[in-house]
Amino acid sequence: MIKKYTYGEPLQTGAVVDIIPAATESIEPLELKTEPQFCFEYTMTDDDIVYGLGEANRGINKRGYIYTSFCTDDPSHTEEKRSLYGAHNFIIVDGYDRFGVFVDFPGKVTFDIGYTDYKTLTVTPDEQNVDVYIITGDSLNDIVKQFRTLIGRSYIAPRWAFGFQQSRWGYMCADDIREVVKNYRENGIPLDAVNLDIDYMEKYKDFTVDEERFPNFDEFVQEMRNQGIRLIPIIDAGVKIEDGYDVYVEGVRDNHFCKTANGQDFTAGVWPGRTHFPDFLNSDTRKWFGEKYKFLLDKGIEGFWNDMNEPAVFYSDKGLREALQAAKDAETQDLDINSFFALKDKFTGLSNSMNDYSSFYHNMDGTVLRHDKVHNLYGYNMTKAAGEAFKTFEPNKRILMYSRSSYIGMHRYGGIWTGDNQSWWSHILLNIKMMPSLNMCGFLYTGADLGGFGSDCTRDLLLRWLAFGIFKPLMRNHSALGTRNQECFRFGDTTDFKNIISIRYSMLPYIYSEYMKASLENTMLFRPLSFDYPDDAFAARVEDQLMFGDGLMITPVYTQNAKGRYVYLPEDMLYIKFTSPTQRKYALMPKGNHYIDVALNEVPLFMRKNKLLPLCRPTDCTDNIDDSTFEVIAYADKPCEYILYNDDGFSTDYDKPEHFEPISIKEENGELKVVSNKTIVRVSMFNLNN
Ligand code: MIG
Repeated sequence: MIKKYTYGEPLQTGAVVDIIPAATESIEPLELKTEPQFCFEYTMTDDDIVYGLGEANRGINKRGYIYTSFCTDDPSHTEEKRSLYGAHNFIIVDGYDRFGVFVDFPGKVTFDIGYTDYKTLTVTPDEQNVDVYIITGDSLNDIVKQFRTLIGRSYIAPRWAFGFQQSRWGYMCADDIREVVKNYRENGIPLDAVNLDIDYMEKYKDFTVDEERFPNFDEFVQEMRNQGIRLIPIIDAGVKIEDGYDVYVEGVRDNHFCKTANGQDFTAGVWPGRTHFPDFLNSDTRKWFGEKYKFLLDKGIEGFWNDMNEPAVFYSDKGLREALQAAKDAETQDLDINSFFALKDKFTGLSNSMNDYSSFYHNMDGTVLRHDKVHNLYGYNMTKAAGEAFKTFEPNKRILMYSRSSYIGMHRYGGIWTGDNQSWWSHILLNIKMMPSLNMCGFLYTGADLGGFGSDCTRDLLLRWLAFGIFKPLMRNHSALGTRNQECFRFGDTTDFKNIISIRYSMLPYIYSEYMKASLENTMLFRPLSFDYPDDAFAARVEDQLMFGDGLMITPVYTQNAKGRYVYLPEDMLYIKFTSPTQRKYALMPKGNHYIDVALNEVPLFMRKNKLLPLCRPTDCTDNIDDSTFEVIAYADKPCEYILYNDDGFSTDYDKPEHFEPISIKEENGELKVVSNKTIVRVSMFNLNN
């Protein structure tokens, strides 16, 4: 059951699609407080667990820390950070009571989850104009499903976007990209897409292509397409100020940019130098900006990533002026500890400052709003602009879109990647823990930069990260300019990389099916163990294993030099260890704690009873997948069934019943047999009596 509580006059953010009347009683089991400030409180028992917050730091269980929903461009995701790029205000408290809380508020919200006082959960929106939803249900999965129904169906990516993507900031010209693709193809490492980072643009101007470095772009797109590669260009939020640049000229002329208090276009420095920010909260501006994507669609582009849309601000004119003045003044001073650091802070504090965020304004279809108060809606509406435009240009075709910044509601228009992580082992674990939280909040097409964005990657780190990454819908290797090259062919012998990524391609029909069902049925692709084993107290303690899709459990290795890891099995399971799509070892393992050996080139996977996994022949790109012929691994001692989702991978007729095709295990003459209208070339059947 969902109850909505309205305080003051909340701004309509568009996060929810079901408009329900507000309840009049008090907001149980939370308690509304007005002193010392407006907030909601709940007293937790020692064993209560708090799930959620989507793209947030720390554990699956969010207990014991404080998080601030305020979309932030911060490339150092160390443990103390309270904000990352997204603002996903949904939590579930599970223990003495079980309920979900969604705070629909466009500005800053603080979730103190037992940080100030271990027993107390305090949710504090910055203002008293807010809608709060309380969701109760039979189970954790049920609460999520109700919430996801409330916020509407998640964005659905084309099937090719489930192929492997290679990206790097620093591919300076078409030849750099040709070289990358050549290396992948020559080494037989599957690949479906290459991202174009800011270097493809002319002087970092959105919707331009640098003609010297990327000559005959249309032909280049086609040339790549012929090799089974799609290019995915980046689009940034800031529009460069430059005479004669059409996006700038039109934006000024038609009032599409955010304004200062005295009505001038707000100026901020980002990649291209000084820029203006389109006012994505305005529907005319969304329409105008959205139409610009057509420039690239017309060149054969089928996917994009939206960046810097928190929005990231390096400096504002005013901030820079003040800092430079402070530096001049300092010339004649004898700087001591306080004045020296104050001066330094003037510069380090220039980026993403609250002073700047509170100095420009939106015009949300007639309502003027100060940016800091609606900050979390910016990236969301940039992506909405694109999503709405794609629907008009390509009503029957899925266009790939993923954004850096987001708010719940944006999940209907695009996926997200989780921003600038690092080549750190701890970031594999952070990535594992984040996936179920993201799924709770509606973000299904999502993933982290594999190998890590910042810092230097090593061979073992990349292999381990890939062995987890092969399960993520968005599977992309991306790295920052200046870091060690980390494409899969940069670390000597490529066989292990080829094998691990080929495992992904052989599981692709399964992964795609599970993704589609999760989108269409408002369920989670990645779940904490406790969601599927609510009565198992130990399962709730496990933070480094995830239930995946229908009947699988994944247990990635995320520690350097580890030869394996401990795993917890909440019931008897079939252990499948892959070295390649066809080289596999099996073991039947009983419920409980175990240590498993996992070499650098192996992928561990566990299967529940009476489940099956269809595998296809691996290919070099998704275009070549043969989805008529499968091998089946089954762990069954009675009839059961797997529902394969099978469509053309790009049309939008998602719900057609013929897309759902069962592969069944039926009993015939006392024997279990696989029955399907697919060609099943081999069955590896295991059951407890074996
Ligand atoms: O931080 O376009 O998160 O993926 O490579 C610099 C350059 C701006 C931030 C993105 C990152 C991208 C980079 N961008």
